[in-house]
Amino acid sequence: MSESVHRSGYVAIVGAPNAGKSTLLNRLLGQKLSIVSRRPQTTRNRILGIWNKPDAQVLFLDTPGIHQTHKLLNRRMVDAALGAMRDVDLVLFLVDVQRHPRPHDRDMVLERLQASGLPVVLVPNKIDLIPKTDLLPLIAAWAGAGDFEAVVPISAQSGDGTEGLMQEVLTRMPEGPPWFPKDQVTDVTERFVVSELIREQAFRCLDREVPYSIAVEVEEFEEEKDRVRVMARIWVERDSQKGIVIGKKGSMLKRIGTGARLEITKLMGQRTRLDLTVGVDPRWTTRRGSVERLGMFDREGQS
Ligand SMILES: Nc1nc2c(ncn2[C@@H]2O[C@H](COP(=O)(O)OP(=O)(O)OP(=O)(O)O)[C@@H](O)[C@H]2O)c(=O)[nH]1
Ligand SMILES: [Mg+2]
Repeated sequence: MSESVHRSGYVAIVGAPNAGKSTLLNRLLGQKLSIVSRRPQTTRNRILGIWNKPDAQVLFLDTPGIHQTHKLLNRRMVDAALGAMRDVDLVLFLVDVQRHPRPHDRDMVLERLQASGLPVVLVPNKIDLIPKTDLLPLIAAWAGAGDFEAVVPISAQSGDGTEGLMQEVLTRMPEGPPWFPKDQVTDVTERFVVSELIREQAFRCLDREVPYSIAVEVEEFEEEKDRVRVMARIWVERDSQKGIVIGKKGSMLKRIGTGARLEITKLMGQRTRLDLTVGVDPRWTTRRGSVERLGMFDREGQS
């Protein structure tokens, strides 16, 4: 009997805010685990996505965009991203190919990556947005900015290049056992994903600084016989923001709720009843306990 080799390993997806990291995670897994918006700083936590095949298990970590910041919530987001780079077998360094590499980028992400000594695959993303003739010099500029194991241009949105990327990842995974059951796709709870799907709609529907003042707390999450019942509170930092989130005669809250209900229904495969309320907590993004309760969850040591 021939013995087949099983490969397994951790792969961190890192990069600046808005590079398309969460879009890539969802694309690779073929399902929506991590929320996406056109605004930077959407992802606040490290999100594990488990890619399973009979002979391999790849543990992808989607991370918050690495950026310069002083605010406690944002500091914790960046810490989560940098922490995800510890003990991984490979890093996918995602860049928005529309942006030319600048010294600023070197400071924030690339220099840390190079100092880590980890193998890094450069992944120029959003190639669908650039004419082919402009693409090559941009990719070359990024490729010349650091030491990379490979360079794999992709469109996370259309899927162009992502199969080739998966092959590059697989060949770099060490031999090892599966670390999670083969039918598991993540380590976050459905309750957490539900709170994120509501926050995603808030990011999509609201303007300016309001999305960044928002946290979502699921207060009740019950799977009944033929439906899911969710009660959640959207937290903001100011009374004026509460007015904006509710909108004229409740129109904004209704819009957020309708979008979120559709997404939750897709996730759970069941009808959803969603009740949303809005609360004000002026210090939730700056006070440690609230940041931990509403913005981040501490999973150190769990991966
Ligand atoms: N055209 C195009 N848009 C993309 C592509 N990948 C991502 N996007 C868009 O870019 C925006 C940001 O995508 P996200 O996946 O949220 O980016 P992120 O890197 O996770 O961002 P943060 O969580 O804020 O760090 C969204 O509007 C995506 O739809 C791509 O390949 N092509
Ligand atoms: Mg993200």
